[in-house]
Amino acid sequence: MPKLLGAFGSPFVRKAFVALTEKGITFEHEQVIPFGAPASYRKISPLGKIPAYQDGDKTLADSSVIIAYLERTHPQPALYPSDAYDYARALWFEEYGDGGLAPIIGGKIFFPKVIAPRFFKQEPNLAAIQKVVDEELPPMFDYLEGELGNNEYLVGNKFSVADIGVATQFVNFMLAGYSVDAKRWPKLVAYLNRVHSRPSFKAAIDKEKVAFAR
Ligand SMILES: N[C@@H](CCC(=O)N[C@@H](CS)C(=O)NCC(=O)O)C(=O)O
Repeated sequence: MPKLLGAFGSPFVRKAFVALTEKGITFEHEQVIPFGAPASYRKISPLGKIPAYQDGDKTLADSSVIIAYLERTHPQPALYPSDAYDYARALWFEEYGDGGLAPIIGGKIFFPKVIAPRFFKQEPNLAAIQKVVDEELPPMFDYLEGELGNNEYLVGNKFSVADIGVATQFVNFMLAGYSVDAKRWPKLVAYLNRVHSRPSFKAAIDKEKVAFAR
């Protein structure tokens, strides 16, 4: 059986988990924590990051790479649009999540508020985190609100890797104890509720809420 390696709490592990679940692939999930992972893990993930994926004797690292592979091995349901421009736009939103939202929500909010106290015994600077929430995120939320318009999903009005890449970051925002203001960003909030209530996301979120409640 294929195996996903990487701990819940990581938005990137969640991306791969959601894609595997959306595609109906049966897989094992091994909770590897990247900090202090055994040297052998680097054979599968040379940068030492999570997630990694094992499919028989084939191994892969990086959530985007894993999802691209799954699309080829299990084309249905498709997670990438077929139209060329929509395909590129979906990759763009995946990157907007990975390279735009993650360094802020993951790096400046979730990590200091949730991970550092748990694993590194470091107290969070709550005022500094609140400043990030108040100043750095609103322009990003404005952008997503505008891109959504009246559509249910970000690209081609169909669930795709774009939605996986963006919505996963907001799970970390929620796990850190924050929520998006529905009065200011109603479309974004409705969209996040829609995506997060899909069985694939819900399966991850339900387990993560329990893991991070402790
Ligand atoms: N581009 C990678 C990013 C993965 C990533 O940064 N994972 C973090 C956890 S959220 C990690 O493993 N950090 C440990 C490290 O950088 O050593 C992907 O999409 O999988």
